[in-house]
Amino acid sequence: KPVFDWSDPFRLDDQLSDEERMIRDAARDYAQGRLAPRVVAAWRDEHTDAEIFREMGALGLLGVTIPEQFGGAGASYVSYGLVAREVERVDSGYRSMMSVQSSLVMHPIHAFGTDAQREKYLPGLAEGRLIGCFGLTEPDAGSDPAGMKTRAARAASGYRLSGAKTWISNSPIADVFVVWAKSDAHDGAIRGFVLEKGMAGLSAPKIAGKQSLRASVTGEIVMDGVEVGEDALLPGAEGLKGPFSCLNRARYGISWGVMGAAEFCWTAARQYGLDRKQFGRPLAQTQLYQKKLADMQTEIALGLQASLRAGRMFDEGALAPEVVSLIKRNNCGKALEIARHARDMHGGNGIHEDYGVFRHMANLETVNTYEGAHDVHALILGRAQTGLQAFF
Ligand code: TGC
Ligand code: FAD
Repeated sequence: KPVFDWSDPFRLDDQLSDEERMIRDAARDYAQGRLAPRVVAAWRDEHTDAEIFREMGALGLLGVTIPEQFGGAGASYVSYGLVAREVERVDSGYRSMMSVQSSLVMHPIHAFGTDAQREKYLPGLAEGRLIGCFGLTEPDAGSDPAGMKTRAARAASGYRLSGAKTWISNSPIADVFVVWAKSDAHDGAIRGFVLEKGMAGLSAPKIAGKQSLRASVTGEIVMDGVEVGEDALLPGAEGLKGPFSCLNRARYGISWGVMGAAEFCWTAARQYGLDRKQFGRPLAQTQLYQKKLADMQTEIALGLQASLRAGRMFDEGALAPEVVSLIKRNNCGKALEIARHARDMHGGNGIHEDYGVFRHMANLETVNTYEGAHDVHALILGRAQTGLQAFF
């Protein structure tokens, strides 16, 4: 009879191209060889090593889907997802650094920017010489970004931006800030602007004390009358569909990434159950323990297949945003549940940093919330199938 591979029931590996496998293996080698050895101290000390951007850039892991002409790898969305899975197998914060740079900074500059903006920013962002951030969320506008207060007023030679963004990944160490504001010059429409570190009136204080995603720095973006020229405007995006089309890409990547974190937790729980004996036998020889392992295996296998299918649809230009909501919501929720079970299955050891499962669990609380909270994606899917708007 056909052989069952417990770690890859649907033979995901067989469904990848040679190039996809090569990119996946490069990301895995880097993540396990360079990221895994430093994550425990980084998370404990709430330290973000900016050098990681340059390391990822050197390996072509930033802007995987961006054309080679601009420094990207020109590879498939499936490849991008595979990179996210390998990086997040180590830590969601490291995947966050990679996906903000790729989907939320390089993508809008490539898709909505001028040739001059592409040439100015993309090669440096691809190399990790420049670090980017994406400012949409505000203190009073999280799930409802349409309620943003940040304004771009007309100034003599361009625009004057005023407002504050909060909970922004990478902002305290960023060189390039993609920010979204309501523009007086465009009848109040939401427009994207590219700001640079050092501009007068621009600051990005760090938010300290996070109990989650501690290896990835998060901050505010404060714009106190930042004056920019016309060349800072991203001309190709108007309205919320601009930032949302960036989010489609990042949310898709997250659906793969969280499966990597879940795989870490599942395989750690399996090994722990094989090694640890109570009542004279391995924990893994009990029915409850095996049921939990079976649930983890099932959800991960199904979640990865769904992400792979979505990736193929993305590469064919056929991926509807609602499908992204479905996989982002499902895979984040399932990964968080798996991490919580894995923590429990490790007993007391499960709370110690040496085992990693608590860190993943704490990280996944953020990932379940950012890029559209779990329940917000339920409302997107509910609206799509009933035609009824339940947000307000
Ligand atoms: P709604 O009326 O639904 O849409 C407004 C316009 O946008 C279009 N649109 C989309 N376009 C492309 N992709 C999508 N996914 C789109 N969703 C909507 C839509 O067609 C419409 O276009 P038009 O031409 O008619 O104007 O807008 P709404 O205000 O009712 O939206 C409601 C809701 C809940 C869907 C939306 O606001 C939402 O998704 N909220 C969640 C906010 C969110 O995800 N924030 C993320 C911030 S960034 C972040 O978290 C980064 S973390 C990164 C990391 O560290 O990894
Ligand atoms: P709220 O919108 O206040 O939601 C709180 C709760 O209410 C949630 O459970 C939500 O599901 C629920 N809720 C909201 N509306 C409804 C409704 N209509 N019906 C039912 N329930 C509802 N943002 C960026 O722009 N860029 C970034 O780089 C970025 N990085 C982040 C990094 C971290 C570590 C974190 C924690 C957040 C980051 N965010 C970023 C912000 C993130 O996108 C928001 O936190 C998220 O969109 C939720 O917004 P909120 O925190 O204001 O919560």
